[in-house]
Amino acid sequence: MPDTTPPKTKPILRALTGETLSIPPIWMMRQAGRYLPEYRATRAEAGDFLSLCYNSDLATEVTLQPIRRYGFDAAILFADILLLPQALGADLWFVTGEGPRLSTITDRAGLDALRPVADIHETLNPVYQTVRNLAGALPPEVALIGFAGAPWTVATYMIAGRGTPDQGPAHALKEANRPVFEALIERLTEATIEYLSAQINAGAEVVKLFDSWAGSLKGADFDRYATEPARRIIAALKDRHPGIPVIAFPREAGEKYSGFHKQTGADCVAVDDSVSAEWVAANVQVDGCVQGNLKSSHMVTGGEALVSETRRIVRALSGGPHIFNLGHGITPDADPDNVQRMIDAVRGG
Ligand code: 1CP
Repeated sequence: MPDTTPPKTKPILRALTGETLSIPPIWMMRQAGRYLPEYRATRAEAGDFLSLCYNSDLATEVTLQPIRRYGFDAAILFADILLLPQALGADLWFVTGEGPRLSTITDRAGLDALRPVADIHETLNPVYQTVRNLAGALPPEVALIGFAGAPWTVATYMIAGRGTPDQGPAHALKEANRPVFEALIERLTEATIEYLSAQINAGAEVVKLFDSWAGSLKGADFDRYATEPARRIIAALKDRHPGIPVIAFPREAGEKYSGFHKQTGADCVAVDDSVSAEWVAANVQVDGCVQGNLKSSHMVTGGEALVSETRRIVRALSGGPHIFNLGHGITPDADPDNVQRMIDAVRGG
């Protein structure tokens, strides 16, 4: 059969298919967020964070704000990794100034009370509508990224009922009741495949799997609960949607970043700022595209260090496919002008 897929011209899609570009494409984790006055205004209009996520028009608006202001190479769907547990039946709310709260899963009964995977779309339809809106609204050179949390990271919130510094409750359940823990990872793996697949059907051109707490899984646990679910999710997506690239972000994986492309089938491995760009070039980029890894604190402090660090990362990763990004999300205290300085340093050399 002749290849009828159109040539990939969006810079991010070119990097994701292994092309080394002279200027790396750039976007930023949490680019639609509280550091932007226009985001704060739209969030106030929505009333609260979850209402913003489920209001397709306003979620579309906040996704577009950083594209208008900065001209990033990608837009990331505005939503949250915790919408999936909510769609599976968990209670979810956000405490202002503190963060998310969920009903907890501590035993088999809690797991059995979850809704079937096939029912998630009922809750998540507004998210797919946001994706459809964005697919029709973005400038032609800007790629649309959909996302989900990886099973382990989402499980840590479902087990503890909140964010935890060391993911203690999730590790405790894993040790105390491995069958229930593994059944939860399994349920989340299946649900994540359906969720990301629906985002792709709605128009997402790339998907990213956020495993923010992968670094607290050690040894065989990392392989079982970070690598293996990512591998299964990516294989299922590749099967259903050939040609849609996947970015995996096993945050703080350290030396386990090395080999993660091959082990999971990810087209791109995103790295945090605890590994040096030089190490990443030698140990991760050898297997494919990488994304990262400027310290997000530079968006607060700015100055000459921001420019020199940005240039150092661009230089260190210039020998292979690279998407410039921060090592983690931009924080609410960041200065919007520093974001422009970073972009200028990436694009202007
Ligand atoms: O008040 C506000 O406006 C809430 C702040 C906020 C925002 C802007 C939250 C609450 N979520 C989001 C949006 C969000 N979350 C996006 C949108 C796209 C973008 O990047 O612009 C994405 C991709 C996420 C993903 C997400 N949510 C992750 C994975 C990435 C990461 O940062 O490690 C995680 C762990 C969450 C959970 C979450 N949601 C919100 C908060 C404050 C947290 C962290 C809670 C904690 O552990 O304490």
